[in-house]
Amino acid sequence: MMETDLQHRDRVGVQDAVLLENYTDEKEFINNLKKRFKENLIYTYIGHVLISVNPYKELNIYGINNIKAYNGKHFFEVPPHIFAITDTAYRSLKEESMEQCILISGESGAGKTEASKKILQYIAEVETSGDVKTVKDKLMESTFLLEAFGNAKTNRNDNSSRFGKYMDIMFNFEGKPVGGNVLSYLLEKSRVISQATGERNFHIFYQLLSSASDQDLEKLNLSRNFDTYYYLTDGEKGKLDFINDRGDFNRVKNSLDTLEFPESKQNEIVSILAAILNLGNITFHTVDEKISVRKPEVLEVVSKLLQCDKDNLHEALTHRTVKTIRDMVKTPLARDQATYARDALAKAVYDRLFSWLVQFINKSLKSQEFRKLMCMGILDIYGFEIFQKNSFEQLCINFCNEKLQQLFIELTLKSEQQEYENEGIDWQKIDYFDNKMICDLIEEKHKGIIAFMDEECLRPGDPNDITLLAKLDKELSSHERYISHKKADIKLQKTMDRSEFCLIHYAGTVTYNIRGFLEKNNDLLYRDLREVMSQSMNSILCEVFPTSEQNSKKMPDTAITKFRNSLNVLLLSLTKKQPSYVRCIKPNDNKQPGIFDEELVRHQVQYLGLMENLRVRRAGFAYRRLYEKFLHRYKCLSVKTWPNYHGSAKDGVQELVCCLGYTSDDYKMGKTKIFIRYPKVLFETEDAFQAKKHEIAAIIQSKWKGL
Ligand code: AOV
Ligand code: MG
Repeated sequence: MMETDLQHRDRVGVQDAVLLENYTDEKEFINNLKKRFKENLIYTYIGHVLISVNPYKELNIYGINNIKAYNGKHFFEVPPHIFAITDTAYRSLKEESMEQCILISGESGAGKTEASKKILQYIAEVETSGDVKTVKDKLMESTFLLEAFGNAKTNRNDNSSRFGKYMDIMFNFEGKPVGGNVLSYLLEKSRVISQATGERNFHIFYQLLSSASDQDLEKLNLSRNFDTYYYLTDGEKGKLDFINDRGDFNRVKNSLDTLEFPESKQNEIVSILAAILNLGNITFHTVDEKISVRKPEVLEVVSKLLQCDKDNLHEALTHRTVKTIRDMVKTPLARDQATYARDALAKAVYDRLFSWLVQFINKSLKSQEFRKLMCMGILDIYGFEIFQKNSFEQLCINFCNEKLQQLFIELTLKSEQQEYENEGIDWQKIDYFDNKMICDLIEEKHKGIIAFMDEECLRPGDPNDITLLAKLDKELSSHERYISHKKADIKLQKTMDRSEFCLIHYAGTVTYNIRGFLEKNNDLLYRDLREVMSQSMNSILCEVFPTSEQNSKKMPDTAITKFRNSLNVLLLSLTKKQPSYVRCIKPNDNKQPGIFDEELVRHQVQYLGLMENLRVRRAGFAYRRLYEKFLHRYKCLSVKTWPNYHGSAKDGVQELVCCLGYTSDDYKMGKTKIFIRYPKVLFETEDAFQAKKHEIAAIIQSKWKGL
């Protein structure tokens, strides 16, 4: 038996949550997502905001035919899709010359990076003329390359982004992609030297070891066995079936070629990677009260791979030169200090190599056009993280997510208000949860966590993590969103370690362990090591460790301050663009297809503020359309407007809705758009339109038959 429209709607839910009968009911909202998820319909709208639920399986919805199906279609006339969001943004850029940004958010593993790749794919396919092909290939390959170097398996996600990425795609006046630019944010470089249980180092190391030829490995002094390397043996050991390290390295090589990295640079990159792996195997021992490396042959290999002088490297790993007012004083390091220096070198080299890759990619993506370009930005950052053990990196990542959430709140609500204002329509304001409080707790001048952290980094005496925690506890204990370990039993009904503090983030309560905070924030690399690197014959190292850095008198900003500053610059630039939102939801914690854990989803729905989003959307008007568009679609429903209306589109719409029997409460006429309050009204109109369409088709058909 044929399914009726109603039955269909009942089975697959509604494609825009605005159409739900009982829109304030969270249960109904989640149930709608669940119904759709079970039918492999992972996308749902709240107005123009796209909700995407990670299917954890390949869906056949991203092929070229799907791209064609969305190309140039009106947003609400096709089922929700990431392609629809992209197409709308692209049209607006092309036709209205409005710069765009697509902001993707959601917790770790929710599908942000995959979404960003689909956006890029759409852009790459929609304009297919020959001359832009290289640009498109380069855009796609740069994404892949940065993933190899900047992503890793974590306990939340097998391909977790460990850096924040903002990519601008540049279009010329014809709407063709002609270039791009990538900004990267705070790579989690501590992963180079250690990983939590069950996690891995960055993909690229495993890819290299799995797929370089025996000959190349020998040249690089590498062994295929992951266990040989101290830097790879902390977390998940060995090969993982679901990660194709071998195939991926070939793809990395291909990406380097496409992006026009010269062969010599490619070799230098690989040398640096091999050097890092070997560097981790350098250990120190004390001989005659002096420390030195335990196995000189490993040092030899490392210096060869880094193309620097072996003795200088040894000296720099075991000594530290401090500049006093008068001269330079060199002191030997203790064993743990030397180990620290070794790790700091590995992190710095990898981090700077990553930044260099981004710079090179940008040179390669630079547009050759002289005329004005329009850009579309895609933001894909690391998602909110709550681990068993959370450190400095999680604080940075979660702070970044707080800021993005704040932007979402401001822009969605602000833009909604603005639209009513622009169109001259009265509306009632809606209260919403504002996370400014927690942003302030972290970043407020002189009073926020960042300020205290920086202060402690600079304080003379013996600042350390515990003195920092004592300071935070003292200054922030009264803050609603800060919980010191001393108050954990009262506020959280649990005990906390003495080295911990808790923050109540918008997405959940996170317990941070203070150990390592100061060191990571200081981000110190001894001058001696920087100097050795700047003298390297490896052109990349030489470039990323400039000698000017040694002579600079200015104290460099701390890691978190640099991060905050670059984040604020980014947010400011985003507010100048027209935003589109993709809100990603993770349906279960086990990376399983078909499982929809309602509790887990509810939590995300709550902290993403989706119910408020929906309420705001509904409190005003569920639908709005430009008069021209509305009239064009529905004009067949009134004899006064069919087949053509000769007055203004606004008057035509007025005639039409009178004829359709809209009451004055059902709609409002703005300056350029009609606003319809209840979805039911639009539904009825749409149903009438469908019926009419069939009727007209039947008439035409019978006429043909009659001929
Ligand atoms: P994330 O970017 O949001 O996490 P990803 O985009 O890496 O998450 O998605 C995690 C995994 O989920 C992917 O590797 C895919 O296996 C699967 N997945 C996500 N979206 C889709 C989709 N549309 N279709 C099929 N599979 C999908 V993090 O980077 O950890 O915050 O820092
Ligand atoms: Mg990601």
